[in-house]
Amino acid sequence: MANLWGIDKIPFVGNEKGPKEGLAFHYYEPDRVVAGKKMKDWLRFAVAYWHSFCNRLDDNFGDGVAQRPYDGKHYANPEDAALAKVDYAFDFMSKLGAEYFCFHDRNVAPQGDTLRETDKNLDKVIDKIEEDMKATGIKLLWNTCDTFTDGRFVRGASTSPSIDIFEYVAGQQRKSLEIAKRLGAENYVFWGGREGWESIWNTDVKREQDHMAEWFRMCHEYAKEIGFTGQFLIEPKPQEPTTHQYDWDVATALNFIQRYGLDFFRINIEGNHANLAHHSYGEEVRTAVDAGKLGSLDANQGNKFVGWDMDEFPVDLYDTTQVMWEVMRAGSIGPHGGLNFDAKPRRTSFTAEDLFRAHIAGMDSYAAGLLVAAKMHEDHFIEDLWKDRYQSWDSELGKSIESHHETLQSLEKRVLDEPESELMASNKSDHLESVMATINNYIADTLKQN
Ligand code: XLS
Ligand code: NI
Ligand code: NI
Repeated sequence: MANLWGIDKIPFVGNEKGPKEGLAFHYYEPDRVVAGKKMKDWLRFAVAYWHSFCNRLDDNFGDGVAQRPYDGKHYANPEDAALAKVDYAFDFMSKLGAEYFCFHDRNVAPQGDTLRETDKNLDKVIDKIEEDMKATGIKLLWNTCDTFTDGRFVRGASTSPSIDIFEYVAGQQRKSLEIAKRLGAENYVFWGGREGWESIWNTDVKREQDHMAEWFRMCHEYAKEIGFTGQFLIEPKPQEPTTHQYDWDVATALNFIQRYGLDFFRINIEGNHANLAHHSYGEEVRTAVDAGKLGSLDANQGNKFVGWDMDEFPVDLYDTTQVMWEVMRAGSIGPHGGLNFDAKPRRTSFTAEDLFRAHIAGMDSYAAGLLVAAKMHEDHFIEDLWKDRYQSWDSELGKSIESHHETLQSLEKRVLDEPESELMASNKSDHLESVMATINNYIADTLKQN
């Protein structure tokens, strides 16, 4: 492929050249084996088409400032521009060494006057995407259906009070699943951006949720019909754009899945969404892993001081370490998941080169997190800490309780005459400050040695 970005393939330089080498990886060494698996296979990085190639870095108070190599080029029509952008996208991903990408139907092709026309536009771009996937070997981590940008979705899509919208979105969704099958998507994501309420006074929550569940059932039926076997994923987010989204966080989405018997779903967890729901990214991943429901990850981070979806590139090593520690505990990011950079550079990082730098920062931060997490697992640091913390449960009595052989009365009998003052116990895992300091040491020591 032509060198459209005028940038060479991003090399791994390690720390030999010091910490300041910009357009290079310091930790991400794709083929390096860590805990039995190549780094690239632990991390499975994906580029988000909408942020990386469509976002102009505008905000509520300012216009788009992004400088991209396709700017200022003159194409005969929007379809040609869309086709050209595909080549830029694949050149970018090849240079970066990201093996996966993700997209929404409406990011890649312009809308027509009817759904039929829109689908036709989409088909042309999908042909091109398929061609470039073959040429570069880059794969589709997931695609999704944009059922939130267009004005028709102001009141939601599958949860819209208008049946006309439900009907429309069925057509749009069918096409999107057909594309998933055609491009061999490894997963398929549902993010219910406008599935929620502005106020419960005007909203029949139960009826809307029933519709959403019915929707998911139809999607799964159709996938089975066409032989699409990609993993279905729900991506939780508590709010923005709506006041309250139905898939508030991982626990809420798990409850929804269970309540409606939609067991074919797993979860796609986004860092910033976790933060908006007052969780750390690691906490959300823990909830999904413990339920056997981790599907994939949208890698980004929020800003502590700002209460909305900032979609920052992830650079917080505590977060990346915690997330990768959970991933290693689970064995992988779900059966087919990856790390999708649902992130955009800050507005001051508007040059094309900055777009590479931002992705490099995110990839290196996750590679570093993987290395630290691998060292922690190798030492059984947290495993031993848990063992120590719950050791009293490894007793005969613990086994008896855990296997449902005790009652309130049987336990009461044992404690009635115990001196109350002896009941406060502590062990070293409760020295939380020292645990956190040890984690600091793990980060510092591991990265120094790499
Ligand atoms: C928005 C979401 C969105 C999904 C895909 O906040 O993160 O980008 O990942 O529709
Ligand atoms: Ni998001
Ligand atoms: Ni996302």
